[in-house]
Amino acid sequence: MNMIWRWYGEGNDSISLSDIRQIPGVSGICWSLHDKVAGEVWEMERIEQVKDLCNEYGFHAEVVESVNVHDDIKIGNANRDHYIDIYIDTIRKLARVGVKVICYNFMPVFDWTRSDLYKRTADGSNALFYEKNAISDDPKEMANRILEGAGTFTMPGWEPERMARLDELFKAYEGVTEEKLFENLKYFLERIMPVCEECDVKMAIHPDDPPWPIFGLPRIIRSKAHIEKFLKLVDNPYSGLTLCTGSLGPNLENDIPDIIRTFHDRIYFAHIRNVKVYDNGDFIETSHRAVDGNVDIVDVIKAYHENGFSGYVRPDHGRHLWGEEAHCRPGYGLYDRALGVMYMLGVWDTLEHNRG
Ligand code: DNO
Repeated sequence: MNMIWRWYGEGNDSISLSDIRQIPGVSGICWSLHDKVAGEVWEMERIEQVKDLCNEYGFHAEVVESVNVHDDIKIGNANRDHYIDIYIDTIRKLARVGVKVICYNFMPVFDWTRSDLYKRTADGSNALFYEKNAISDDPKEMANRILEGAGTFTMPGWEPERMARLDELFKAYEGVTEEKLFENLKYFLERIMPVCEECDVKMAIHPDDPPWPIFGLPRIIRSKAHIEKFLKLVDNPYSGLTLCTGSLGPNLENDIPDIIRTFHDRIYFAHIRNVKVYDNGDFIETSHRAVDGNVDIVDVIKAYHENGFSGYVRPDHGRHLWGEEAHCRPGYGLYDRALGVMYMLGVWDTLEHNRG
């Protein structure tokens, strides 16, 4: 297991690379050019700058999260080949600095969705919360709430430029059913796979968060059956998964350790975190500890361990602790994620030790 940390870049994160260096066991940085909107060209010089900076602090920079996919590709518009060409150009450039895995998602319009970015919990910390009834019929209200909560930070998948065009975007997605979205994903993957093979870069799709359709938009990576369908769609080892326990977790029918045991050889990147699901279907993000939520994180790590997982892992969202919500990004503070790293390594090291 290759432990990495998501860092949003100089000036766009409350945590510095020197802070991250003090967390035991973190060997690499998972990064992106967060000012780029989907479909924009990534300049080689900018890519090299981030890679050099990470290396300066002793980290590798082998994982990018995300290179976002332009809506025209997801919708299947005539213009999609233009944006696929730009995507291919980015894959080639990233390969030149040693990137091995690109995380992406195929969610229409919105990336992850929550109703509250700073829900106060009983112990005084606060966390990302999803209240079903608060997800109104009005996606604009949702977008405003997320952007306000984020303050001056960039929110991947919630770019103000795109949010300003929501009506247009929703119109463009009319007629894009679950089947159509799968077809468009297949088209995209078939075009990029030869380049991924040539450059030895693996594509790792991120599941939909939450794992159900929202605002009438289809979502296609949200259960074992959907993942199986996805992996068969383009059955190439360069097309695999970012297995996110916290995204699949809110649907209690998703048996995540079983999903890992079934698809481990196509998982290239593991996002690990826990969620607590209430009887009415609302959910809140908790500490990584197994007993704090509904995802059995110990069994998740066992499932990776017994299959000799050597891919990349990162702690996912954390609660905001000890007042850090005053200055950190929603879900990406320092303390709870660092505690998560130690919890995961604790379980992993114990399993290693017991193996003798
Ligand atoms: C949320 C993240 C997602 C993820 C994208 C991948 O914090 O896990 O935004 O980065 O869905 O493209």
